[in-house]
Amino acid sequence: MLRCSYALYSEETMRYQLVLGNQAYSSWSLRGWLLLEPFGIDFALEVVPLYVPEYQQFVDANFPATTVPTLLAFEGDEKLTIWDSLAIAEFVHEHHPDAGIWPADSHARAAARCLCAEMHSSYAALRSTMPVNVRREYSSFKPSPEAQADIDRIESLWHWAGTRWGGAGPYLFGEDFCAVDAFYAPVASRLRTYGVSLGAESQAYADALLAHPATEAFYRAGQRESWVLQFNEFDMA
Ligand SMILES: N[C@@H](CCC(=O)N[C@@H](CS)C(=O)NCC(=O)O)C(=O)O
Repeated sequence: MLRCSYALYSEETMRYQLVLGNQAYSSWSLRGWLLLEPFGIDFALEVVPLYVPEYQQFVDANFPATTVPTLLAFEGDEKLTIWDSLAIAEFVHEHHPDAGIWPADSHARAAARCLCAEMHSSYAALRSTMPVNVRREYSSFKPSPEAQADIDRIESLWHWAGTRWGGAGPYLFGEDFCAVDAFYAPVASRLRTYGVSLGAESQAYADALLAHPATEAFYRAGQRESWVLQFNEFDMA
């Protein structure tokens, strides 16, 4: 019987290039960064500003990618383009099964995948009305009822997973940062930017996500950027 083995893929010959958008604004890019950087996986970083001609050059050179994050994986003469953050999580996990991208326990892993899938496909109101902006902190923002419903659902999921698998934390599945934390870190960033008050447990988790050294490094890079996207900047206190 022919069995597929992870050993078929040699980590030593694989090289990665991670392409991100503006670190000041791109929530999905923060996710991509947090799927590699905290796990000690080597990669070259390329930041391409969104919505300018350089971005189109990136798209033209990397079909079928149209969005960031995009992970380019090079092995020998082959280049694989992975243009979706869920697929990036799975690909990196397959090639680095001991890195801890997903929780080790099978039930915890299934729950973590559900949480990531829900983050991936939901929360339209939160995303559209509270865009990421690592350079701003507003004090007078009030979420719409729809965005508040998204926040309530997220807090209830954090409580459920944290109670069942989180132990003493600080992350959702315990002391180790995993893919689910990478997926929810941009939510923590939005909540901080818009001054949303959370329950104590959720706040502690959001704070831990923002205090992770890889998140802090992403923030610092975003704060240094000079590109400005006006539609992500609100004129309020
Ligand atoms: N399915 C993608 C979605 C990523 C996404 O929408 N990224 C935004 C940046 S935050 C983007 O690339 N937008 C560029 C565009 O739509 O042209 C993922 O999971 O990574």
